[in-house]
Amino acid sequence: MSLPRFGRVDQGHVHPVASEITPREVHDSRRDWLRQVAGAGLALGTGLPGLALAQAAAAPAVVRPGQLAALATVRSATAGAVVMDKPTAYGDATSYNNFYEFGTDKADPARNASRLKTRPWTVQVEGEVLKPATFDLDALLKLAPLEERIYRLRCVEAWSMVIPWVGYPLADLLRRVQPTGNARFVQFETLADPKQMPFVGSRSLEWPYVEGLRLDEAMHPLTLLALGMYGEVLPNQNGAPVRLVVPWKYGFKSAKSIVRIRLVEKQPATAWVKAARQEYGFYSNVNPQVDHPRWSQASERRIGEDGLFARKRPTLMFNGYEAQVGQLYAGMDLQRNF
Ligand SMILES: Nc1nc2c(c(=O)[nH]1)N[C@H]1C(S)=C(S)[C@@H](COP(=O)(O)O)O[C@H]1N2
Ligand SMILES: [Mo]
Repeated sequence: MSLPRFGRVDQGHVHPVASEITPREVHDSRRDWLRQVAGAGLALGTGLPGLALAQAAAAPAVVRPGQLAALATVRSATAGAVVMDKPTAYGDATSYNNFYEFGTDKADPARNASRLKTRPWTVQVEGEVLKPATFDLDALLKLAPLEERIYRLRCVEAWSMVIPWVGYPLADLLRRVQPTGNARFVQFETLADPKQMPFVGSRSLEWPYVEGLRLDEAMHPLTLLALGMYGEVLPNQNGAPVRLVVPWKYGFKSAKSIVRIRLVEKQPATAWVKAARQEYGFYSNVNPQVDHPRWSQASERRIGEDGLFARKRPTLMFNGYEAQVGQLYAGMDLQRNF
């Protein structure tokens, strides 16, 4: 695995340029998608956050891969969360995966997920909404300006990565369908097609893979609906064509390859709570003070980092997003509501 180079320093933050972290072959083969994205109205960073945001919706612009990075700073700063950690190498982020529909070994998804057909694809949004709708992939790509967001990803298994996602806040989609006053939670459902996903039907989990958030968590500006990463279309093993990213929660909350989003009144069932409710809770906020029954959550192993520090990197409260999301849990007992 070759390490990416990081040449650019912008506004005091080191961040990657998409063309520097992605192997050139990958870039070239996926340029079509970028072009499409540009046509769909990818926002452009101008260096003036407010202005860039205001212009984003009104003036779609053609974008070069490198410009995605400038954009990332603009929008991440807006959301109040700028990650200065070095992004994980593309090769690591796409070969060390959890996607149990394709097998339980970390190498299985990259091996097996090429069978997944990601076009045509639809996401059905239903339940407690005034305007239920089915969005196809093109509609999703055009629904809101795409942004790059560099987030930490902390798996409950105590390893972590830093991934530059491409997407927009889930709130943009939810506002379209107009949640009713009864909507208090959102459930996400992954495709479960044994013809494309060889381990759907295995007894590792109940299928389809379902996840859920409280409505205020789902509406939080950090909660991302991701269609790409590293400036490219999502690789199948990372949850193509569309997935959730909730950076302050353990990775399993971020459901991949989503086909259905349902707004509901009651706290929904979730795959890992169904599988082992003593070990995994509905909230699953990253918390170094609440250990998993079988291992400590106080530290983590950053994939791609060597040496002692790599294994003992301290885990941050809410994965480092406490300033942004802590208020969502004011007064809540986080030991009980793990
Ligand atoms: N449908 C589905 N989504 C899933 C999973 C899964 O097995 N199935 N694994 C989760 C877990 S445990 C993690 S850590 C992240 C990993 O995302 P990545 O492979 O893109 O890093 O995906 C999450 N989303
Ligand atoms: Mo995970």
